[in-house]
Amino acid sequence: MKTDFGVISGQREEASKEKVMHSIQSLNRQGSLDSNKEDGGATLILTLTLCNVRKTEFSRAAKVFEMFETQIHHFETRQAKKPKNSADDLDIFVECEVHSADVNIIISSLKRAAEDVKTGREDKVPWFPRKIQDLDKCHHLITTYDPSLEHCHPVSLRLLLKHALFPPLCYRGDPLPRIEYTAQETATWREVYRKLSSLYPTHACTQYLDAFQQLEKYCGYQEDNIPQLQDVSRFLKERTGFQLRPAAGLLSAREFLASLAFRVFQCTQYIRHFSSPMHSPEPDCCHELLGHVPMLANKEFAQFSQDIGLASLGSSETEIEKLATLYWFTVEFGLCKQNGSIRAYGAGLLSSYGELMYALSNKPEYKPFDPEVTAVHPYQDQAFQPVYFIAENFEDAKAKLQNYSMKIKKPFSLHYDPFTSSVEVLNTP
Ligand code: HBI
Ligand code: NLE
Ligand code: FE
Repeated sequence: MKTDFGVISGQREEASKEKVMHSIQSLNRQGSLDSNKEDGGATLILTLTLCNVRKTEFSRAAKVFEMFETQIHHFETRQAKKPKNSADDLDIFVECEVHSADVNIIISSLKRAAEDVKTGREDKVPWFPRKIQDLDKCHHLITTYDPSLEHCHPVSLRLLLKHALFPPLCYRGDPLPRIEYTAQETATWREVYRKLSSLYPTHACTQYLDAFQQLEKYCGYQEDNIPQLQDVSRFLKERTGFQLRPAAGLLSAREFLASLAFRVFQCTQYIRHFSSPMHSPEPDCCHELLGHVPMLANKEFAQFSQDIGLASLGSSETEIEKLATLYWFTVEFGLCKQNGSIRAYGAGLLSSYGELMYALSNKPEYKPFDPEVTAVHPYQDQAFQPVYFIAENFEDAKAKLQNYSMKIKKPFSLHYDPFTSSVEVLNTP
């Protein structure tokens, strides 16, 4: 693979996932600092109490502070008042200064190390992007490529590495990078493309089939060519106003959903490992290009996606979790009724030969799409789903979602202005 930095040599190809993660993390951090500098480097003094941190997990919490270049003013550990796991549990009190755009991600990262994270600003509305340019600050990765994870899935390390080397991309009209994929990467794409396109006529919804045909005609969708994000983004912009942005991996749900509010879809560019072409638990370009893109070319579906995004802006952690679950069972794994049969519209299904067959095989459990129920249903992100939700049609799903979103309590209301790609925030007394 050729990159803007020259050909990555064989030696670097073998770089461990750990090293790649490290580069990505530094990139993440660098990106957030840069973007903060531009708006005057707003920082925030935060008081945090982490409860029941096992001594063995202490370094994970410490790493979070290190990664986000937190300025610590006070740090104190005590034996936990109410130990959860063992007598070794600690309560940690921290007073620190952080960049305001990093607050959400710091808290959710710390939650993975501690039983309970309390902040001194529970009542405040979490930071959220107000204009499309603010998405430059929404690039924090969930560390799915953590080599210690048991289910860590192989992806093309070379492309992951390229991502790690990217300077943080900015919104300001920078062209999306074009990738020169290797013969092996294209071979993986060919296998995925061939198998899936044979299933689409009988398994995919008509909206998908229509868009797929257009993409083959206008956007270089064919088995021997991995389409370039630049071309696909231009195509989508013309159809529904959606545009793509390269993402280095799985982003936090809050930031990923926030992008949708501005009709921006964050896309990975690397491809799954050739050893498992039929299913990948994590997004890769097969998933984005074959799963998401065709659906985003549909007006109604684009609106549905943006609505989930708008609902997420400024929502509490609990609400974000519910919206992410709704997103999961619709945009990722949704089924819908069509002329008396059931078809797939979820991207996670449309990019996985294995799961697409399974989902429509009558083996799994099926439930009607109902936001109140769907939003709290447990989901599976490492294997096939145990249950799929069926929507009557997109119009109905959109109406149900809007009804659900109206009930989310926020001290303001939002209006999206498509002319400026920004949200107007109206305070509600
Ligand atoms: N990040 N890059 C990327 N791609 C996704 O599809 C994605 C994500 N982060 C979260 C996510 N999807 C969802 O599963 C929900 O958590 C919103
Ligand atoms: N399972 C999907 C695939 O194999 O393409 C990816 C799902 C990403 C959430
Ligand atoms: Fe996805």
